[in-house]
Amino acid sequence: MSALLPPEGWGFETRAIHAGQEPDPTTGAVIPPISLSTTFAQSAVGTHQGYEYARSGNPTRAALETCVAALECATSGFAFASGLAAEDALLRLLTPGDHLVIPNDAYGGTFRLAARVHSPVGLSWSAADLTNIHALAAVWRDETRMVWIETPTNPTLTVVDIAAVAAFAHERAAMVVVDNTFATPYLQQPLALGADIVVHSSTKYLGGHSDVVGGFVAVNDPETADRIGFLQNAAGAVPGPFDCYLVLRGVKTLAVRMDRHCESAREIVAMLEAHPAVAHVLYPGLPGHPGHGVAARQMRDFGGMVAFLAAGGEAAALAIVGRTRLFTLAESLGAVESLIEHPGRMTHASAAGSPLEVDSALVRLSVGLETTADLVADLRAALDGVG
Ligand code: P1T
Repeated sequence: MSALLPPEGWGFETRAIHAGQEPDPTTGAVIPPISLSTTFAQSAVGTHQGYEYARSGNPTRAALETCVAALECATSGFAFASGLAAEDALLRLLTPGDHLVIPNDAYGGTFRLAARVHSPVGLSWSAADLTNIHALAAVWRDETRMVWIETPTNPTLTVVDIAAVAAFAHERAAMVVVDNTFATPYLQQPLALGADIVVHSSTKYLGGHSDVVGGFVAVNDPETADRIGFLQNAAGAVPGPFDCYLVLRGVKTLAVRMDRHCESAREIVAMLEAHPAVAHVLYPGLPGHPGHGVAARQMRDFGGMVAFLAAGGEAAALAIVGRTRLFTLAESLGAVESLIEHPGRMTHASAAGSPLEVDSALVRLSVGLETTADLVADLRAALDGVG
C-alpha cells in the first residue's frame, strides 16, 4: 500500500529522499522511525490510526512502500521479504490452467519458482526469446495470462522492448510483469512503457549495500493492487521493519550510485573488449549489442552489470573468477562492493538442463563503487594470468 503520494513534479532524487518520509509528527524525527510494534491500539473496535497488526501494515514499511512506488511512478507499492517472495505473490495472481511466458534467460530463481513451485500446482509455462515477437507468438496459447519480462536479463544482459511486448500481450488480454532489478527505476520506468506490474529484488540496487534481503511490487491498476495487497497479507511474506529501514536508506542514494555504477562499467567494458582472454562482452551500452537501440530508447543509461565469455571456455572462466582481489567471488549484485561470479555453477545452476541453461564460459560482474582504475586493474590482472 502507499499512503501519501508526493507532489507532482518532484524529480527522482527528491522523491527518493522525501516521498513517504515527512518528519515524524510526534517528535519531528527526520528519519522515519523503525517501528517495532507488532500491534496497534484501537480506541474502539475497528477504530484506529491506520494500523492494526504489523503483518497487515507497519509505519516503516508504509514509508518504504510510498517511496519506491513514487520512484516507479506507481500508485501502489508492496514490500516483500525477498525478491522471490514478491515474484511468488505475482504468480499467485494466476490460477491453475493459466499459461505464463518467461524469458529464455530469466534469473535462475524465477525459472525455479515457475517450474518447480507453481507448475506442479497447475501453472503451465513456456520460455521464449522475448527480443523476438515471433518467438513470443510461437509459444502463445489461448490460456496465456502473463508475460514475464526481465530487462536487461540476468545474466546475459539481453534487452527486451517493453513497449512492444506490452502491446502484443495487451491485445491478447495478458498482463505484463517487468523485473526491473538490473535497471532500477532510475534507469528504466516500465509502467510508463506499458507494463502492468514492476517487481524488484530490493536485495540488489535498491538496498545497495549487501546488507538486506527484500522484494518489491509496484502497480497502477487498483484491482491488481487490491489483489497483491490481499496476497501480501494473506500469505504473509512481509519484510521486518529494520529491513524496510535499510532499503529506504539505500534508495536515497540510488541515483548517484547508479550514475557511478554506469560510469565504471563503461571503463571496464572498454578494457574487456580489448583483452585477448575475453571472447565476447555482453553489455547493452555497446553499439554492437543486439539490444543497444532499444536500451538507448528505454533506459537512461546502460547499468552496472557486465558479462563476458572467457576465450578459454569454462576452465578459463572458473580461473578468472578465482583470481580477482577487489571483485569478490560471490552471488548477488547491485551493491557498493564489486562482485564476480560464474552463473552456470552459481546463480543459474538451477537452470542446468533447461532451456534457460547458461553458457559455461560466462562470467558476470557487478561493478561496484570502488575507484574505477582499481577495478580495471584488478580485472586486467586476473585476465592476464589466464591468457
Ligand atoms: O534474492 P531475492 O531477493 O529473492 O531476489 C531474486 C531475484 C529476482 N530477480 C532478479 C533479476 C534477481 O537477480 C534476483 C536475485 N539474484 C541473485 C541473487 C543473483 O546473484 O543473480
